[in-house]
Amino acid sequence: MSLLNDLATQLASGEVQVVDLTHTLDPDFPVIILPPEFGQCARFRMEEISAYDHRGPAWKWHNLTLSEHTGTHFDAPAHWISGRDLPNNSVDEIDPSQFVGPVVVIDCSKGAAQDEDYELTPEFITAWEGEHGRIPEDAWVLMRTDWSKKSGAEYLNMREDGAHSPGPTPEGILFLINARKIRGFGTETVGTDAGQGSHYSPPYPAHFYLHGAGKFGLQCLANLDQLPPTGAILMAAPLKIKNGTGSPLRVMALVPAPETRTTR
Ligand code: 23J
Ligand code: MN
Repeated sequence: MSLLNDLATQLASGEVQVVDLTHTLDPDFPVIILPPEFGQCARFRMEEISAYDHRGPAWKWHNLTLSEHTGTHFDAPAHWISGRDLPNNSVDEIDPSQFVGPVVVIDCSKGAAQDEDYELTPEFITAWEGEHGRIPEDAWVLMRTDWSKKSGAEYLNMREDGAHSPGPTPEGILFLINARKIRGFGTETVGTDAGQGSHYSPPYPAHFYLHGAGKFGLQCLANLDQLPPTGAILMAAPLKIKNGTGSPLRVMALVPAPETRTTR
């Protein structure tokens, strides 16, 4: 197994680096707000059980309250009605081999800076491939928008007509699923869909088509500007919640140190 020995050596030397793509779980981090007729996601909460005091003289610990879809989190096929009857569709049933794999990053940050409703299209994806090569099968595809640099009200960007944030068009997500056979799709925003994604038919097309095809989602990612367009390995293992539809998690990428990167 010289491959893993080499990896260990390169991790130790810094030739391979670990990039954290996770936001801190914090009660102030925004959660998705759905139209008022629907049930709502709870924010993260932390309650002190003891802090080296009369409640526990030598120990400190907390009870947590959180939604499956709080903070940086994973979406399983069971999250959506289109994936309801698929086998192994909940986080506890997904084969762990799915939690480590190749990742490509499509940089949409210029478009998203100019248009808060910026959409990723098949045309933009094939233009990206012209520069970086074809998206490999069974890869994670991450949509970089630099949205993770926003905070407070700007992050959800709610207005009278709902949220305004970038995402894929239905054609864009269908292209990734059917023509590129991706493993999953991840974003820096609060959903894999655009803020205005409820207006499509079907509503929330990224959720509908990804999960109907047994694919996964990642949301509220950070630090995508620290990843190369190709050549990194993503590690994203959700909590093993029985029948869970998703889970907060630590998402990390193994990347070659910037000075060792070669362009295609
Ligand atoms: C429920 C309904 C709509 C959406 C979502 C959840 C999410 O974005 C989510 O966290 O999966 S769009
Ligand atoms: Mn989710």
